[in-house]
Amino acid sequence: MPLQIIRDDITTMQVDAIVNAAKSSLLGGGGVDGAIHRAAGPALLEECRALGGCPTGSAKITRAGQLPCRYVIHAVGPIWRGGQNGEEALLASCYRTSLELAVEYDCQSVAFPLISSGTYGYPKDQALEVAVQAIGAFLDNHELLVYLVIFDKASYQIGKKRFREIAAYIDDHYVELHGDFRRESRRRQEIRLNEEIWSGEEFWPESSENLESQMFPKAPAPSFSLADALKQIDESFSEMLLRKIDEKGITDVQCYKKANISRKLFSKIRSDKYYKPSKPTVLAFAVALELSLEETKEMLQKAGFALSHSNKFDIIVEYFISQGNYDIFQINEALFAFDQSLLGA
Ligand code: AR6
Repeated sequence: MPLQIIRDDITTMQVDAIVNAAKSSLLGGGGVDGAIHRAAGPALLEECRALGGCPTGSAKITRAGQLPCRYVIHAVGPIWRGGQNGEEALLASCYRTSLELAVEYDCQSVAFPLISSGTYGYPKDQALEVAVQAIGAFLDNHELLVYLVIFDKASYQIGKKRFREIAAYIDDHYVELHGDFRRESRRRQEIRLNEEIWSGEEFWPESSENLESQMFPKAPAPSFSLADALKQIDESFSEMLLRKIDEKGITDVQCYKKANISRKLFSKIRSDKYYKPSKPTVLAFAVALELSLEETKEMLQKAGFALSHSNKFDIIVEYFISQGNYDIFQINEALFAFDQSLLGA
């Protein structure tokens, strides 16, 4: 997954480069800056001294001392002054400049903290939004693995309004299905559907009619035969995916980028008609292709899955799809906020 949001301590990340939320003197400080300097040892400060500082919104690179990565990119985020002083553009520029440096130094993987969201006071939900958008825009044109490292749960918030809406949606749908009456009626519906499938005419040759009626109680007239069912599974998940890409008139690259899926995984799926994806991968493609809820269910079915109302992950994705919100990064932020695994590989 090209962009991953994880909860960790950035000083332990085994990536090519970690990004430091530095001050413009680049001479160390508190927060993540202090933690990085402590873990890297004095050699890092020596290198930083030679850089002669860095303007806000920009970044500079050094080696990493004793850290498990190869480089430290020192980015200087803006101090929050109410939001009307170019803070957003400066913060986005930090991410962009850092990523450009990473590419220039041949890095395949980079880890960022949530720049400016601590001492510099940038509201955390907005800092996260800027980070995700800026990294997402860069990944549209680059193949790179980027981690957004969130230190503690408290420092991570999606907008309160969005959080409340999703929580309410989960509540409604989760509770709804767990009411005894509804569960029972759904169970009956499922039994009925199974009976309809298995009573398909093509499945039972004329001569076996008597045997059939002895083995099974009389079923309603078939509306969905076994042959129909078999026709449906004829198209595999990967075939359906490629067909949908064509139908939507987008390119493969546009599709896997929007799904937050790596090129490597996409080529695997493309070249293997019977590729068995995970559920988050299928849903990531459904979101990228902006499928309706019905189409999403069909695509899941191709891979042997179904949307369930008994887990939060499914309900959250369903919430976004039913709202017509197909921004995978926003969906992943919400999933992360509710402690769920993320969409993508
Ligand atoms: N790993 C990942 N994230 C961390 C870690 C860690 N080990 N430690 C803290 N964070 P801040 P700023 C998170 O204050 O707001 C320094 O003194 C933290 O929870 O480190 O950009 C510099 O020298 C928060 O969400 O950076 C500057 O003077 C995020 O990192 C000034 O602070 C950023 O918090 C920069 O302020």
